[in-house]
Amino acid sequence: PRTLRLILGDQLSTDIATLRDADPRNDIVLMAELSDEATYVKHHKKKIAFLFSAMRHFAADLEERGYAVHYRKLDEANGPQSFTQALIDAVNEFAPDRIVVTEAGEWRVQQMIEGWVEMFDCAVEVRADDRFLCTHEEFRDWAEGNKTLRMEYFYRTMRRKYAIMMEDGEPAGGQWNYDKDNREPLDGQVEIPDRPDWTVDAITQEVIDLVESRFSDHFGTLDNFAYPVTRRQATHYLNWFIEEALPCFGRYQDAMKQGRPLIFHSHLSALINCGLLSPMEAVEKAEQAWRAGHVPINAAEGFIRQIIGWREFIRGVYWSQMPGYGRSNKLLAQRPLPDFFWTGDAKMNCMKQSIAETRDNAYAHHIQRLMVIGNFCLLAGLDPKEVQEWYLIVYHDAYEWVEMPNVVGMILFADGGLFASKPYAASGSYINKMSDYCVHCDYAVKRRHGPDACPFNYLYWDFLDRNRDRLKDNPRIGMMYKTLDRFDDEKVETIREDAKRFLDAL
Ligand code: FAD
Ligand code: DLZ
Ligand code: SF4
Repeated sequence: PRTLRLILGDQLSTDIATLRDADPRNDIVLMAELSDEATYVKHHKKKIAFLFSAMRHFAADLEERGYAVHYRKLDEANGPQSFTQALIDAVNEFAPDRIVVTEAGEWRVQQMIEGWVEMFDCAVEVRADDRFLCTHEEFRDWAEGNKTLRMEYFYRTMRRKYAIMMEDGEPAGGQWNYDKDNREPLDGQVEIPDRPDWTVDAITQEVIDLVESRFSDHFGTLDNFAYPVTRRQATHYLNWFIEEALPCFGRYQDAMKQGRPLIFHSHLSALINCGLLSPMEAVEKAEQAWRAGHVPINAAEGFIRQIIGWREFIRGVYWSQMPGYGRSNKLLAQRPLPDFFWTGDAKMNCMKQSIAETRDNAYAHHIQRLMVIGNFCLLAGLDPKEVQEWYLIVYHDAYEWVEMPNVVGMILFADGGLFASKPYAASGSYINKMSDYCVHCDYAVKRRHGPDACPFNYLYWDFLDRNRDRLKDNPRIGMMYKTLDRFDDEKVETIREDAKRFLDAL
């Protein structure tokens, strides 16, 4: 009997469930570069190049291990456009007795997979994706047992479940969370390490040329492609991070600096999300580095929390809320996305820098995504659908399961606070404290009103004013309403006028 084993673009792990009982002499592994997948939203050029290159290298790796890989390239004649077509072609060619696939990361693709069970005469077996550390059932049980969904409590159950940084049943060091040590701006003294360099090999170059010719109208640049595309490079990158950047990761996790997109961030999300690295190996290495005395506890704990806490929690939220979650719009926001999200041509320097880096690198770090661009989207009342699509397009690590809750729940509060206790709204002073953007900006961060004032300053109050009915009962922002209520009518009127002038001009 022959089995056809389909590997999706974000399943590039040799221990993926799909391959577990494979018979390399008999079975066929199917992988496909698909125009439907590359264009259902017009992904950033670098994101497509990264994924196609990683897929081609992974296929070569499987072949070296003895598997027969049927790999469909995007530019071959009569190539399939969709997963379904790729499967139909392969079933016609190889007449398998069974199709095996691991569940998809995205709802949209999982719907297709469920359709295949009826569509094909042979058996279709869909396996759970056990690269994630929390199953759908576990998350559902946890969520049902908790009145509110809070990442912090979920995280503790994960720490216990996997005995990560635990000592005698207690969190190492006596606390679960060391974030109070993690909010420092860069002080100018600290040296940011340079990243390892990669030479672009022939496979990557071929893919870059393909993307340039086929997807020239997509957002982003392909210049200076410098990201791991193989398992070996990814492992090297992870080890480099643990050695060189993790020691300062916690302390400067929220800091931003013009011209330094990575600072001490791991830059591992795309490698973990596509499967070249497993979340657990990153976590284990971070814990070992802390146990060996190489990194402080706040760095190791902070990094581990992002992965076993936030990453798993976000995935749980996605699958427990789909379908429908993407349509949430509790704040009734409907302003279209301004053009400068695509051109980077913004007068607000923090936005200009964060968007330019996104265009060049298909990457921006968490605080840029959350507190600069995200904050703008929230305060300007941008349409959640348009914001979701932008985030899904522009980041090399973006898949709907992780992008959507971060956008809908975390930055836009469009789900009304399903898991965020309050909207992450901030005025210019936060950005000024955490970055050097404001000193290079045409707006004055200290000014509150008028055309030269930092727009975040009046947009912040205008946002609260506009959403009073929807937010006033939230205990965590009640304080801010008390402040707003002390403003005299003239001041409130000025805020409204400033905001209107700015928003109308977008
Ligand atoms: P580090 O700062 O080094 O963090 C370590 C790891 O923790 C990351 O690699 C990632 O795997 C995980 N992580 C941290 N925060 C989160 C989070 N909030 N959700 C899920 N995982 C997290 N992350 C994505 O992987 N894909 C996305 O599409 C994505 N969209 C986002 C959209 C918005 C609006 C926001 C606010 C955040 C988004 N994130 C997304 C989360 C986070 O910003 C990125 O994971 C992170 O910036 C990736 O860079 P890094 O690997 O250097 O992360
Ligand atoms: C994101 C993406 C892109 C751009 N291209 C492909 C592709 O050609 N072939 C493929 O198998 N997967 C691709 N992906 C990932 C999928 O769109 C999808 O996000 C994941 O399979 C998760 O369900
Ligand atoms: Fe951004 Fe305002 Fe600072 Fe300019 S002044 S960089 S708009 S926070």
